[in-house]
Amino acid sequence: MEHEYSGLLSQETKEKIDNFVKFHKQNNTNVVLITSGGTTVPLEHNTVRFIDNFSIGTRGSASAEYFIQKSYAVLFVHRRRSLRPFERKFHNVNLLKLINKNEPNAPTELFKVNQSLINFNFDQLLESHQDAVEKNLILNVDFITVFEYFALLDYSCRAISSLEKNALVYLAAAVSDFYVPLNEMPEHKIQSSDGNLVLDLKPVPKMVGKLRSEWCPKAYVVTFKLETDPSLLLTKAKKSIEKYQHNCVIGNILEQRKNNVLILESNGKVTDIYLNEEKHCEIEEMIIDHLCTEHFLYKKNQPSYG
Ligand code: PAZ
Repeated sequence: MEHEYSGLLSQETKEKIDNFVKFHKQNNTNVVLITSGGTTVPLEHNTVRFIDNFSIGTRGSASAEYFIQKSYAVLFVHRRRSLRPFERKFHNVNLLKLINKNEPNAPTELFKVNQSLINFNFDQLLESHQDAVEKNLILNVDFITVFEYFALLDYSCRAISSLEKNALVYLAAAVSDFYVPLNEMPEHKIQSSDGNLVLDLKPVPKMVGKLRSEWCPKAYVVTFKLETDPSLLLTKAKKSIEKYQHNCVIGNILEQRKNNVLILESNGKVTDIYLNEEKHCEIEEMIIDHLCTEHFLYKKNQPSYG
């Protein structure tokens, strides 16, 4: 049965997803569905105001690049205008400032600016991007609202289910926890002349259960758990894996998310991944290394996966 939000997806998007999956099914490629960036919660059908969150898609876009390095094809379901693989390092470049300086070597300076921010080889980046495009290893599709996110998640999961254990789902998006259901939303702009605005937000329905049991039951499924109170992290991660019976939860604390995560697997194993001065890489590289090994074992039907 189709999801109640499936009407929000265009035929063009559905076809792109279907063709991408079909191509990789024929080639027996591992495919990872990555969700990335934050969903919005509109307050009106004709939306003037909406609720947003902090996520800009660093985790998802960086992870996509490392999955591609491991020869996975990436279906990148992301918030429109959030960070995207291969482009993410140029997001904050102030091009105008460089051009206004009348700088004859603007492009060179541009790359220097970034190289000082993050250590990377520009030629290598271009080459990796070109290679990924030539091999059809990346498909970008975007959402803005939590409803569009649901529709894309549902459709994409059902599409990759045909790949069975070659499919990996990596849910890094920061999905709204509270929303105004479509049937409770006013059609037009809320009027400030009406006085105080009191919002009655409902909990967003959780999708992981359906994803696991109906949409793509054979895929290796990784969810993220974000907390601000470190004492809650492991307990909540354990509860989530007990409830949904998926393969892995990655726990992160808001402030430390770029240098420390806890990976909890369904067999109870906990791996603490952290960066220190000796490790000259991004944390996503270590996460993806770990997950690709686990996915490989899962595909081989190692006993711990039943
Ligand atoms: O997008 P970003 O890199 O700024 O943040 C990543 C993150 C913290 C949103 C992600 O690692 C995460 O935990 N996602 C799930 C959030 C949740 O519990 O809904």
